[in-house]
Amino acid sequence: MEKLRATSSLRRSLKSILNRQLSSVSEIRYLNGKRSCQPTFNLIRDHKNLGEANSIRYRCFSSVSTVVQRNPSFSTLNPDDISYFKQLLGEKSVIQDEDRLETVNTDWMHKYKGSSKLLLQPRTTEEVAQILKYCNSRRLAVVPQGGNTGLVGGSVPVFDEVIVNLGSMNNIISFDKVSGILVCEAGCILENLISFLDNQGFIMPLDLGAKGSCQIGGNVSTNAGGLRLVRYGSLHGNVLGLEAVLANGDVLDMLGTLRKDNTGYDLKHLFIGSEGSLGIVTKVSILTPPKLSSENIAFLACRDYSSCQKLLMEAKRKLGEVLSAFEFLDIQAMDLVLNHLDGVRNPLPATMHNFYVLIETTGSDESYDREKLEAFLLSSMEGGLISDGVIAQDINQASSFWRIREGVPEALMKAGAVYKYDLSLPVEKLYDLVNDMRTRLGDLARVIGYGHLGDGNLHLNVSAAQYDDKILEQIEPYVYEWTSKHRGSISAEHGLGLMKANKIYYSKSPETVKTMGSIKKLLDPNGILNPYKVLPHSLNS
Ligand code: FAD
Ligand code: 2HG
Ligand code: ZN
Repeated sequence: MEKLRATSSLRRSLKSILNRQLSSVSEIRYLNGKRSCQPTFNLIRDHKNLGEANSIRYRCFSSVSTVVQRNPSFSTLNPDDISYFKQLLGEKSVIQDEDRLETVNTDWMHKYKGSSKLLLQPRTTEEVAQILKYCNSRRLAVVPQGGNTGLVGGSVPVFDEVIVNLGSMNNIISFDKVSGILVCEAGCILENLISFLDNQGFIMPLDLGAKGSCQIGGNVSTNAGGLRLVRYGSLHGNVLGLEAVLANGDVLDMLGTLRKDNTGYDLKHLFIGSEGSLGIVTKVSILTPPKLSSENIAFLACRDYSSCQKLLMEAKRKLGEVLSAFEFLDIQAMDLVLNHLDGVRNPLPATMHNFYVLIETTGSDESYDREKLEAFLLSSMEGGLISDGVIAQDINQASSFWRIREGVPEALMKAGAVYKYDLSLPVEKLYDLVNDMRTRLGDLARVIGYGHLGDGNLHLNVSAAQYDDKILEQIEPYVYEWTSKHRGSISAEHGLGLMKANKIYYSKSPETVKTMGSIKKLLDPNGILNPYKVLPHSLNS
C-alpha cells in the first residue's frame, strides 16, 4: 500500500514534469565557433628572455615551461615563393594582409599564436598538390587548417609556417539517397552538410558545438567525437573513403564509397585523426544515417555522480536502440553557462542540482519512443536516480537544452583563463579526478567537469581569472599521471596538437610512438607537415 501510494505520487510528479512548459525559449542558434568577446588574457607563448625569435617558450604547455625550437632545416619565404603561389592560385587566394593573417595565426581559445606571413586558399586538389610539392622542394613548413576551432593548438602555426586553409574547397560532390553516402570536399562546413542532408532526409553521424565553423576535413583530421558518438560510433567507422595529398604532392585517391573493402591495408585510417601531420585531406566520403521521425530530449537533474553513472547504465539497457546522446554537466558548468551566456534559462529553475544529464532518443515511432522514454524516466525517478527533469515539448525547447550543453566551452572562455583536459576514463572513476583536482586547487581556481558521459569522455576544465604557474603546477603532470594510472587516454577526442605532443607517452607505449615516427618519416621525410605537433619533439632530433 505504501509503495503504491509512493508510486502514484511519483507518477503525478513525473506527469507534471513531462507537461511542464518552459517559461521562455531561448533563441535557436548554434554557436558558430567564433568567440563573441575579446579575451582578457593573451599568449601563452613568451619570447621574453630567450633572446631569439627562433624559439618560443610555451607556458601552458607543461608544468615546466617548454622551449620549442624552430626547425633550422626549414626555409623562410622569399619573393619568388610568393610569385609562384600567385601564379598558381591567382592573387586573391594568396593572402598577406596583416588583419587576415592575425585571425588565422590565432586559435579559437586565443591561447596559441603563430607568426605566419602567408595564407593560401586552394580551390582544387591539384592546387593543394602543387602547393605541397613546391613547399616540400623548398623545405617550407605548412599548417593545414580547416575552421580553426581545434582546442590543442594544432591548427595554427608555431613559427612562420605557411597556412593552407581548405575553406574554398567546399563543394558537395555527390549524395546517394539509396546508400546514404555523401561525398564532399574537405572544406565543407559541418553545419552546411547537416542542413544539406536534412533536406534529403538524412543526418550527419557527427555533431558538435563548433559545427558552424569547423570543416569536415578538420573533423576527419582530428577524428572528432562529439555529441552523437554514443549512437553512431567514431569517424573511423563512418568515413568510407578519402582523398589526401602527401607532403611530396602525390594524391592518394582512397575515395571509396563501399562499406566493405578488404583489399590490403586500409590507409585512409592513417589520415583520420593524424591532425594534418601526414597529409592534407581534400575529399571525404561518409556514410550518413537516415533522419528518423521521432526525436526526444530530456534535461534531468541528479543528486550525485553515482546516480548519473547508474542512469547511464539503465539508459543503455532500457533505451538501447533509441539512445542517441548521453551528456552530463556538473553544477559548476551549469552555473557558468547561466552566468555567461545571453538568453540561456535554467530548465529546472526551482533549485540548483549537483549534476545535470541530457538524454536524447532518436527513433522511428513517435508514440512508442516517447512512451519508452517516459517509462524509463518514471522508473529512474522511482529508483531515486533522477531528482527533477523535463522533456522538451518542441524543437525550440530541444534547441535550448542543447544550447546549455554546447555552450559550456563558450561560457568558459568568457569566464577568463581556462586549462582544458579531454580525457577518456573508466566511467566509474571519471568524476573522482574532478574531486581530486578540487582538493588540490582549493581556492586557486574553479574546476568544471562535463562531457560525453556515454562515451566515458570527461572534459575537465580549470577556470581562473588569469593564467598562473601556481595553478598549472597543481594540474600537470598530476592529471596526465592520474589518467595514465587508470589506463585512460590523455586525448579522448581533441587530438594532441602542440599542447600534448610531448605527452603522448602517457597514453602510448614507446614502441608504438616509434612506429608512428617511422610512418611520419615515410610519408613526410622533410617533416614539413604540421611540424612540432602530434609527435614528441624528441623524435625530430
Ligand atoms: P582545425 O581546428 O582547423 O584543425 C584541427 C587539426 O586538423 C589541425 O591539426 C589541422 O592542422 C588539421 N586539419 C584541419 N583540416 C585539415 C585537412 N583538410 N587536412 C589535414 N589536416 C587538417 N571536438 C570534438 O571532438 N568533439 C566535440 O564535441 C567538440 N566540440 C567543440 C566545441 C567547440 C565550441 C569548439 C570550439 C571546439 C570543439 N571541438 C570538439 C574541437 C574542434 O571543433 C574539432 O576538433 C574539429 O573537428 C576541428 O575542425 P576544424 O575544421 O576547426 O579544424
Ligand atoms: C565539447 O564537448 C567540446 O563541448 C569542448 O569537446 C570541450 O571545452 C572543452 O573542454
Ligand atoms: Zn567534447
